[in-house]
Amino acid sequence: MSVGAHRTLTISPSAVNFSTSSKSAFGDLIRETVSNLIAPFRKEYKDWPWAGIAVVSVVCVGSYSVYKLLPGSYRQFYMYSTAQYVEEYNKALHTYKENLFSQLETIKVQKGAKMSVVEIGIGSGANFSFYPRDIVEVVGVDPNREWESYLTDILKKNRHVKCPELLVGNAENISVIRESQVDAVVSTLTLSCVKDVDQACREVRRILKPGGLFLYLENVRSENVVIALIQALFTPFYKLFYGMSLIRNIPKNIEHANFTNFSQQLFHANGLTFFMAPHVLGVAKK
Ligand SMILES: C[S@@+](CC[C@H](N)C(=O)[O-])C[C@H]1O[C@@H](n2cnc3c(N)ncnc32)[C@H](O)[C@@H]1O
Ligand SMILES: *[C@@H]1O[C@H](CO)[C@@H](O)[C@H](O)[C@H]1NC(C)=O
Ligand SMILES: *[C@@H]1O[C@H](CO)[C@@H](O)[C@H](O)[C@H]1NC(C)=O
Ligand SMILES: *[C@@H]1O[C@H](CO)[C@@H](O)[C@H](O)[C@H]1NC(C)=O
Ligand SMILES: CC(=O)N[C@H]1CO[C@H](CO)[C@@H](O)[C@@H]1O
Repeated sequence: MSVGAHRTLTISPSAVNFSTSSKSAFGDLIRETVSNLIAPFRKEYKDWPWAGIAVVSVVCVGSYSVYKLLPGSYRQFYMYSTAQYVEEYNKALHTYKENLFSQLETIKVQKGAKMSVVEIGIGSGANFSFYPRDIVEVVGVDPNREWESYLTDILKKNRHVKCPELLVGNAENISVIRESQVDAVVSTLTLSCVKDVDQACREVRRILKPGGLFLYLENVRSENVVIALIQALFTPFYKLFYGMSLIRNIPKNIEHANFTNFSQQLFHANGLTFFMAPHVLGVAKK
């Protein structure tokens, strides 16, 4: 039963009639004062790209509102942009990813057993095609349950990989996996997303078997101060669109994560924008 439908709105003539004639001298005075006040600034800044600034501001405020007010739609959008980005990213980092995943073949597993791998921040399953043939069982950890449909699709195209489970949760707390259970943990662009990198590393170390490997490929903060500054400026956008920070010193986190041994390589990924290009590729052993 709609109550509003019966309501009629009456606008009294006096309420409408506020313009023209009633424009007071007081209004003119204010306008003039303001105009005088901003005149010097107007001159000074008239060459600024105000239209551009306005557009950027509206886009920022708009996307932030979408992010805050419509978490469901935002998440769809975020997942979509992440899944799209994978294509470009994998193309640029193909050889590095191959190199990284080939490390899995150095792990010895009992005859007939599958190697157990946990991939933190598994997302859309960007890496399935890189896993070695028939020896791997990958358990995904990701706070975003909605990735499941993407994963199901990708698994159909990568029948050599078994992914029996997606654990919905954060890499900082993989409490469902007991200590020393897995042969390897993989992270690509995930340490740059988690809230607490040190805690995530502690969890990775906890679930690894002694001698198990942590393989990571992450974007990092540039060593060049100017680029690092630009990365800092772009980070809010990357947070918004991909959930990622551009300014983490992940090699340092690994150094302090108490792995028995690790080797890592800093490099520039050709084919990515310059503020996304600084990367680390590493293997750490428990
Ligand atoms: C930039 S995407 C990378 C996805 C995929 N690994 C790739 O290489 O394309 C980051 C992923 O980390 C997930 N993520 C965000 N916070 C996380 C956390 N605290 N623990 C684990 N995963 C997280 C996101 O849901 C997303 O799937
Ligand atoms: C980790 O997650 C479990 C349940 O999944 C919860 O009981 C526990 O309190 C969490 N620990 C921390 C430190 O958040
Ligand atoms: C590494 O070990 C030191 C000394 O035991 C400890 O203080 C530190 O918190 C550990 N780092 C991490 C990331 O767990
Ligand atoms: C530590 O890592 C380096 C390089 O990966 C390797 O040459 C060395 O044998 C490793 N040491 C141990 C004790 O695993
Ligand atoms: C989901 C996805 O993009 N998978 C890609 C993984 O990497 C290979 C090799 O670059 C691509 O062919 C897949 O499309």
